[in-house]
Amino acid sequence: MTKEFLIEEINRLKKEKDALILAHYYQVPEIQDIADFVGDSLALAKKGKESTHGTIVVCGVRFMGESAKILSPEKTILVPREDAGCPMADMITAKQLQKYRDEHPDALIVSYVNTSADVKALTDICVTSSNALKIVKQLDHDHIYFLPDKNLAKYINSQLEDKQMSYWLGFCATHERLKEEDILKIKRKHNNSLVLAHPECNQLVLKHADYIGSTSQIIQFAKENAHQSFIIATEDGVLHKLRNDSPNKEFILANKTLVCPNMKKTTLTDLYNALLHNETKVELDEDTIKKANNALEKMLNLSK
Ligand code: CIZ
Ligand code: SF4
Repeated sequence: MTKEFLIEEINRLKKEKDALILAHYYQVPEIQDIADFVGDSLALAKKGKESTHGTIVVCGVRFMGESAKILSPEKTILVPREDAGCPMADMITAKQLQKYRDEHPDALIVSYVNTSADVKALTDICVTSSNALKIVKQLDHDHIYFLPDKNLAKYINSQLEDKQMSYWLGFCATHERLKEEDILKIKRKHNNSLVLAHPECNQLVLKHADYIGSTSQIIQFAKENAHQSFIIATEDGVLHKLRNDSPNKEFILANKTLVCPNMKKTTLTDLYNALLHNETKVELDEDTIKKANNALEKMLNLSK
C-alpha cells in the first residue's frame, strides 16, 4: 500500500467511524502529521476526555491508551500497537507498590503517568513531567513517595525548598543513554546553542542544561526564545514539531541514541489497521478504572 493510499484511507475511516486520532510528540513524523491532535501525555489525556468522538485512537505507548480509557471509560479507545509499552512504566508492578504501601502506610504515593493502570489504581495522585513540580509543591504531606522515575524525582527535589520526596529507582532507558560526556562533546561542537533537556535525563546531564522541561515546555521555550540554535536532550520525535514551529532555527539532537524503540513502533499501516478492524481495544476492569481515575482526576484538578 502506498503512503498516499494509507493517508486517504485513514482520513476516510476516521470520519466513517467517528474517531479522533491523538499522537504523542515522540511519534514518527507521518503519524504526527495525520493526527487530529499532537501533544504530551497531559494534553492527550485532556483532549481524549473532552472529545465527543465515540472512538479515540492513541498513538503512543500503552499507558497513554490506558489513561485515555480511565478518563473516558464509555469511549472505545484503540491503540494501533499493543506491543508498544514503556519500559520505565514496567519497572514497577502493582505487587511491588502494594508491598511498599503495606510497609509504609503513612506514605502519599505520587506516580508519574508513565505507569500501568494497576499501579495508578494504588496511587494517591498522578503527575506528568509538565505538572509534577507544580503539583508536588501543593502537597502537604510528611512522606511523599514518587515513582517510578528516579531522575524526575531528583530533579523535582532539587527544585523544592521545604520538603524532599523519597523515590523508586526506575528510569527511562532512552533518556538514561545520554551521558555527561555526550552533552559536553555536543556543546563543544555547537558552542552557541542552548541546551534544552527533559527531566528524565540523568542529573549529570541536567547540570549542563540551559532549560529543563517536559516536551511541551521545551517546544514553548524554543518557539519564544530569541536564540537561533538549540541542542535537544529528549526523544528525537520532538524535533518534528520544533522544526515545524521555527523553520529558521537550528535544532540538534544531543545524541543519535535518543530514540525510544517503543514510540517508534506505530506506522501508518498500523494506524490504518487499527481503524479498519477496531483494534486493539484498551480494556480495563471497572474497579481499576474507578481507582485510577481518582488519581488522574486529582492531577487534572491540581494542574489547572
Ligand atoms: O508526559 C509526556 O508526554 C512524556 C512522556 C514526555 C513529556 O515530557 O512530554
Ligand atoms: Fe517510556 Fe522513555 Fe519511551 Fe517515554 S521515551 S515511552 S519514558 S521508554
